[in-house]
Amino acid sequence: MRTQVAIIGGGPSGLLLSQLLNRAGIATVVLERTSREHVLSRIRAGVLEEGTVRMLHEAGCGERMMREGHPHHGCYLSTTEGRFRVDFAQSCGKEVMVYGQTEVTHDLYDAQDAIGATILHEVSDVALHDLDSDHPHVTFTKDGRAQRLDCDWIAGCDGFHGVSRKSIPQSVRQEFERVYPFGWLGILSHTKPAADELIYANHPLGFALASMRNDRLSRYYIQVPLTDKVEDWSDEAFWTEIRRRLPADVAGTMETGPSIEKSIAPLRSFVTEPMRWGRLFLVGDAAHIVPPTGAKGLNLAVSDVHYLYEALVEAAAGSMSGVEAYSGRALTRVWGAMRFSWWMTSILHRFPDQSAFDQKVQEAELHVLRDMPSARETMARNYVGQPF
Ligand code: FAS
Ligand code: PHB
Repeated sequence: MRTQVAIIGGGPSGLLLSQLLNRAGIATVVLERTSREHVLSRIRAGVLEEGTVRMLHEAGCGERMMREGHPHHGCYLSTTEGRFRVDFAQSCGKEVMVYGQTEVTHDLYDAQDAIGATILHEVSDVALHDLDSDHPHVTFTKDGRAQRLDCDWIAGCDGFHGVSRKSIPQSVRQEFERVYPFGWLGILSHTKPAADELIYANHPLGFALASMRNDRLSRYYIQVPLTDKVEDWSDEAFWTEIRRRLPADVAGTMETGPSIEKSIAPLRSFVTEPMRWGRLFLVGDAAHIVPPTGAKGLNLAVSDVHYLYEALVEAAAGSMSGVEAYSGRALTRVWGAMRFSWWMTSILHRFPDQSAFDQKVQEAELHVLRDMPSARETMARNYVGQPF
């Protein structure tokens, strides 16, 4: 087999890159370890930055999002002293789109089917070869048979646990990591959302987030110790706890119901540099992980795709400037989002080793946000997404 761009991983990064490149006349093959059903079963991100909305339109996948998605012009932060709103529209004239990653992936698959893109599911033993040559190739197993895919470029869109990052020699890679001493227990339920916009709650019992997917599908999270297991939490226990942490007026009226998905996700900040080695590019979670507090994970994956898509179109026309600039361009935006996600996580969670001084500084940070329009503007500009 031969193609121009081999894409490892059929999550949002891989599917969006495949869609954009094929529309630009560049051939791709996507190699995905799991089944389409498994990819579509994942419940992950919920908030799309304006840049992500723009890229989905550019990929020809924006129609259902505009029909079923919900533009949000602000969000709430709450503490035991009450809640205040961060107004995106007033601060920076922008908005975010509340539309689940699951739906984005559905739309990408439909678009890929419509153009007859090549996506091979349930492949195994993926290995990358000759990355520092002009003729890289990929080997893998499909239906029990060993296969080889020759290509010009390889996009590693295979997430944090994929094979791509580890295919860059350890001596070349520099990794940066912060692991947080807590996780998020998330629940999805067919209930009316607790409020019209997202509520991020800083509470002595721990962080909580009230989010949504649509007006009959709510998404909630609470901070839990890393030792907790999802089976430790009945639906009843979850609802009782999140009601303790959300503002009283919201907690008193919110609708509860059976969970249709419940899981615990650990929180980490992680970056690997460089994001390119020879003919291999790292994209999305393969290169970086952010705590979901700032709603940046999926959106960072999309900005990586944007830079790589532009670079590969230029390369097809004979210019290598985009290829040479990819890692530096992507990492500049990655580190900006890394800082913001770390900052949001730091001001909203209770850290087990938090001193009384730390607690007072955290409260002061929230007061600055509450009382200073310029602080809220800075938060708004980062939340809606820095320009690509
Ligand atoms: P993905 O991990 O989505 O996709 C990688 C794909 O590669 C997968 O389909 C995998 O099966 C495949 N793969 C792996 N190894 C392979 C191999 N060797 N060969 C072939 N294929 C291989 N982000 C937010 O913005 N907000 C959130 O609330 C949020 N919540 C999250 C909750 C959880 C539990 C997790 C894990 C992540 C969450 N994220 C969130 C981040 C998430 O949305 C990612 O940023 C997003 O999925 C990144 O997309 P990809 O880079 O495509 O990686
Ligand atoms: C979600 O709805 O899943 C969500 C929203 C905002 C976040 C994290 C998760 O910061």
